Amino acid sequence: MGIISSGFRGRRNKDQPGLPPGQYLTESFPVLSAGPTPRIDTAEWEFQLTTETGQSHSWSWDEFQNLPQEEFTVDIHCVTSWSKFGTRWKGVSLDTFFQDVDTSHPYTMFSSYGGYTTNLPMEDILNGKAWIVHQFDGEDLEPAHGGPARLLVPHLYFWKSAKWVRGLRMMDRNDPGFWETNGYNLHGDPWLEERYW
Ligand SMILES: Nc1nc2c(c(=O)[nH]1)N[C@H]1C(S)=C(S)[C@@H](COP(=O)(O)O)O[C@H]1N2
Ligand SMILES: [Mo]
Repeated sequence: MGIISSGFRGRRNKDQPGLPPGQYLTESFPVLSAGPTPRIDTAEWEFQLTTETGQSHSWSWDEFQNLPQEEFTVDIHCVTSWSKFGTRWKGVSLDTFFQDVDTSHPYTMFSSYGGYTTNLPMEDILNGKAWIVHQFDGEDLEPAHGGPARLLVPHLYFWKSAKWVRGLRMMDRNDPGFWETNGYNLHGDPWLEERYW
């Protein structure tokens, strides 16, 4: 399945659509991590989804690889003001992980190997808006960029795209994650410039 973001028309300048307010374009791919890069062996990797009843759904690396894979190209926007157009990814839609999950809670908290967390409403991760990705530009995702697998939520600022993702739990309230506790906006829409509190 291929998805080409409708905003992608090759090289553009600041006057063109696709660049949110206050952002500049970069061709490079900066690395931004709050701590050291964890090294996770795919033999031990697990993605776990925990619901409000305490029920856990988990996927091993092989199970993850055997889920329906999507390849897509999207623009990404970091709150520190860089945007990068036309990034190409491969991974599994969050819709796929939720297929057999029973939950009525409207919020989630994602967590990573290494301890990073970020909160996301269900409406921002379902219906083709978020993926667990393991390839960038046709190659296995580098550890510095979140490999072996990271969350990707391209329509929100990039801090929401948790690197080294390990799982999520359902929440009835929109509790803040790591950066949201440290001054970043609870939601993070780049088109509304939801940068800080
Ligand atoms: N686990 C984890 N995920 C994270 C971060 C982090 O420090 N730890 N930083 C976030 C921020 S602020 C940004 S801008 C992007 C940077 O991703 P990159 O290093 O691949 O550019 O990852 C996000 N995901
Ligand atoms: Mo960031």
